Amino acid sequence: MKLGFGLYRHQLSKEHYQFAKQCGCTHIVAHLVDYFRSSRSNQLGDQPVGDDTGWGLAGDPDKLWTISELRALKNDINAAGLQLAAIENFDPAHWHDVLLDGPLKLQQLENLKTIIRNLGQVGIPTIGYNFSIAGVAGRVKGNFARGGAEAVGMEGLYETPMPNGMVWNMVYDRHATPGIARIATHDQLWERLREFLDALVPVAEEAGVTLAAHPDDPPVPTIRGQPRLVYQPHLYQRLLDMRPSTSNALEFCLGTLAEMTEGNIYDSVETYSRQGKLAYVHFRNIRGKVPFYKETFIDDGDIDMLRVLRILKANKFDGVLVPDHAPQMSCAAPWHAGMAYACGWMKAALQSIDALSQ
Ligand SMILES: [Mn+2]
Repeated sequence: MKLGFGLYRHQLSKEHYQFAKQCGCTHIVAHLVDYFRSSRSNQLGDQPVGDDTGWGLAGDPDKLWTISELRALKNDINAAGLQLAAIENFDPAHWHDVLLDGPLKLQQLENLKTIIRNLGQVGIPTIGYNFSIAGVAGRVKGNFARGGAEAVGMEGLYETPMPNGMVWNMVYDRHATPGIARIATHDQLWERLREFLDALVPVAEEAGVTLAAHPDDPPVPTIRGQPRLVYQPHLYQRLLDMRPSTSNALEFCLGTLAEMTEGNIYDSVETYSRQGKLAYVHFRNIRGKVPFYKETFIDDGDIDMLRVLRILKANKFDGVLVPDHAPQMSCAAPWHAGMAYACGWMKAALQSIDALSQ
């Protein structure tokens, strides 16, 4: 197994690549969507949480990620002695009507095909995505983690209606007619996913790219009144079975899976790693279940992370683990300290697992 960092768009810099390398990482997962653009509440040094107005403004609908910018990103990461494992997330500006079943859907499916082909051209093996209408919304921040470290969690359901012009917790149309976005049903959402997979999986296969699905975070049946897709462990299987392919795989988020009310995390890890369906892993720990859970330090939550690593090893998972989110630590560099702590723990854990099996 390999260690990586997920870096937000504003962190895609030589300094952050060096920091990752210094922490023992070999890989980077890069976010190209700028979650923090024109945000009124997100802090640059932390994961985006946002408020009722979402995270921020989506990108430029007419600017798809080009081969040259993807190549430059990969070259910069390689120059720091690291590999680019994946791009994480599509920009709502490029696919809002795929999620919302809007009038631009067919054009936007073509957008996504172009992006996947561009990734393939450059040799970026994976694109993580989150097929979600309301997105990662409804979480709060507090001094929830050990020693009063600031972390993210959920303290009850979040059903404030989602306004027009918003999807995936970002604003894609600032000039949308005021009002509430049309509410979808769960069946409609699964049909939208089917269309997405049918259109993109063949293109991904040809391009040598893997589509990796993140579960819904937080995993509750609805957020802002909108249905969620993968909010119980067995629903991941439904997604895989909808379009079986080596290019249809999972961005396997341990924290989100452990937040779910059904199943248990070790069965989930066993079920999906045995099938070889883990493109990469968000290695994060939590305490509690939706709608009341908190993110924790890696060694301080409900999940026995060593047990998870043993299952992954037994099923020959050889991909990348990234810390996902970490609590903010009380010092001059709260994000860096949180990530370095998680990564150091992970590196030691991997070494101990390897030592035990020799
Ligand atoms: Mn995650």
